[in-house]
Amino acid sequence: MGVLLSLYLAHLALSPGGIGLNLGAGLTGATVGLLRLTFAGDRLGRRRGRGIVYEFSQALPGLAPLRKMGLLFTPQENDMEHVLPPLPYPKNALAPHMSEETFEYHYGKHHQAYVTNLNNLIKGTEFEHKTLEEIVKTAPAGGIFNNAAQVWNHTFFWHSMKPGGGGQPSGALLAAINQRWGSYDEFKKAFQASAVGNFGSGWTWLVKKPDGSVDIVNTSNAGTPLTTADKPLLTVDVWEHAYYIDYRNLRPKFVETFLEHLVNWSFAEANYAG
Ligand code: MN3
Repeated sequence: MGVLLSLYLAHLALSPGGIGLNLGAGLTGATVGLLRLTFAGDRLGRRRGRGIVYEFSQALPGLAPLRKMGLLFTPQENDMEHVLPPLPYPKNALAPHMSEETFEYHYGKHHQAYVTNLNNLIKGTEFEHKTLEEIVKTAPAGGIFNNAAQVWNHTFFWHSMKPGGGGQPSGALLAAINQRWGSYDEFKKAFQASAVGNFGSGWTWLVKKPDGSVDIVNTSNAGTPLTTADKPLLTVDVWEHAYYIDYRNLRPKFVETFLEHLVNWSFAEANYAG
């Protein structure tokens, strides 16, 4: 391998809550020094409200007192605490099709509970330092997988909708849909039928197959295409908690509204192209 010393800008993230900046030096893949500045409010997977933090990894025992004071911490201690990602729009932005009350429960309570459960379940396990995607892809069936996958699926679902959504996709994705179903209207019928027929709790997905074609896939419970060769393009949550406040038991009306008024085709197009 030899010695490869690299300086890199690992992470520069802007979010509504703040800014995070990580700088590090790597030695054959292992980080030997890390300078991190975290400004209060950075919500992208990091703890909040720490002010400015200087962080060095491992091997600097002289800095232990600072670490104890909370002024210094290692990525292993804190970086993998999962947090509820911010919504891509305000909680009332999809009303009347999806109410603020639905977001208060579905996002504020259900989605948050999966995050909290996940953090509790991974403590002291091999999954403690893994990213969310790594956990979803490697955890066996059970609580850790269920909660990690539900965190991921819900974030993907919020992005699968937008204010003023609906309409049709365009470009390469529309061509792939036409190739598979003949027309966008036929795709809508197939997606609606699949989502309505997805028995019990689960998710209905538009996915890109390894050969570039598209298909509709149903998963049950926390199931996600992330564990398969398919690439998710968009999803609709068909657990009852997704529609019971606004639509009661009427899943068909909810799915129809999702396609007519909420679906974010630009998100799906970007996923298809990526
Ligand atoms: Mn849900």
